[in-house]
Amino acid sequence: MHIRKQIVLFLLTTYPLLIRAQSDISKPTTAQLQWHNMEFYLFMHFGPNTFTDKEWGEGNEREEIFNPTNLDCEQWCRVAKAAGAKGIIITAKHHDGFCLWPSRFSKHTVRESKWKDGRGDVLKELSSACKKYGLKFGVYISPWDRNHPDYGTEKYNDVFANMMKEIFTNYGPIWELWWDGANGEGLNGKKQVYDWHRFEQTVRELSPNTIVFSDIGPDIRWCGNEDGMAGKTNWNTLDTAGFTRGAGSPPQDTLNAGNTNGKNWIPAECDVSIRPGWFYHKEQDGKVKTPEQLFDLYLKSVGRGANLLLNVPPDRRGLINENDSATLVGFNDLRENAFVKNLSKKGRGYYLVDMGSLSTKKINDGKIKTYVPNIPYAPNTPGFIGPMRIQFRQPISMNCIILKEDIRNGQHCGNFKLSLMNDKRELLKEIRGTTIGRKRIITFPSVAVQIIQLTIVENSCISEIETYLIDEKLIEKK
Ligand code: FUL
Repeated sequence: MHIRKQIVLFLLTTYPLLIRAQSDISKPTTAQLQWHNMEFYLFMHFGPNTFTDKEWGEGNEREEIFNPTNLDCEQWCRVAKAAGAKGIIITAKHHDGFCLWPSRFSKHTVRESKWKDGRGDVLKELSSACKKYGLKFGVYISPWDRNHPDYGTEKYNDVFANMMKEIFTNYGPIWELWWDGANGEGLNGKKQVYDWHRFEQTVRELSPNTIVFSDIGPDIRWCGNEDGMAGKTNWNTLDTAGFTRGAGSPPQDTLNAGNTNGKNWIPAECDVSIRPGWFYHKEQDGKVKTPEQLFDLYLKSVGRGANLLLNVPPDRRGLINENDSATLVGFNDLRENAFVKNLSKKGRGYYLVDMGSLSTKKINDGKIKTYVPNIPYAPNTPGFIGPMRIQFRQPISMNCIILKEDIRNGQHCGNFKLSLMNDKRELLKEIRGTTIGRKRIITFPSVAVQIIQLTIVENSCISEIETYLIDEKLIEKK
């Protein structure tokens, strides 16, 4: 058969399949794509537990114990900015049921406390401070409520929906909403049957762009642990059919890795505390994670295509403790210094090698010395299997490579190989991995490399290959 005919036949038979495969694949919404780019933000656990030194309040704590002496949400924002965090999520209501805003649907709120003679409102202060400092504002609201007298009855579903209405109406825009999966009995020993469908609808109607977190989404999922670590294999997709929030959620290792070809785009968020506890306890002042430990968590969360939600609990003054802010500034410095100089820019550019025809396509023209970040590579190209190459003029010491996949059309790569070679194309080091996603940071003991070659088996859209020489002590710990 004539070669042209063969090509036409091939395209006619495979193209519809490829189109179907593309349209079946789950993709992020615009709001989810924006969420992916948030990368790192702070969690703040604050409430009666801050004053009782508990982690899970019983719900019967007296309101008057909530009395920060010097609450300053602008200080929280300044710390967040200095940490390079892009937003703050506050526990508006933890399991003890105490509301940090004067809710009309509870008698266990800041209004009943001594703080500011009952006229204070933490959500109001924090939402306006976030606006002033250009930070996104998010809210954690625990479905489990150990105080509310209606908990365990249908009426509590009204209460919970009404509380969300209050929050969305009075303190918006709410960028992220956090539904905790921890669940147990209420004060009256009853268990609640939650009307999740109604809660989801309430949020979507009031604020369609709010990103909703829970074990199983709808928008983002729990990463399956509270240590801040996504799986090395981390699919942004998850199958949720047959699962519920809380005890009925998918196994923790499934949440950690996602599902290959999962039906829904529900990427992982990694929550972890800067201290052993979620709430502030003075005796933990000496146990704040170091900047290096936070950097390692950054590699294990953002560096595996997830987002990092780092808890920094305000103390009894209502301020972020000095120890925490010092370590956050250190963490920010480590990130800035590590990723200031992308060595790929010294490379002669990418070469895409079509293994089908074995022809090499040089993406930059060789005259332009700068690195071309966006490879104009069409994911529908049949038969494309890489590799891509960056060639340097002389050996360059490196110990960190960042791969980025263009996830706008879904996540495709589940198997990659990095070959680091010298000028004679002799292999110095081979690194194999699975998923890439929005960002995959790979670190290794430094080596002088002249050619980096990335081989990917699936049809994937790689948007960037960055190269760095970071402080050797920051290489990812096992
Ligand atoms: C858990 C809760 O029980 C903890 O108190 C904390 O809020 C953590 C983020 O989620 O499920």
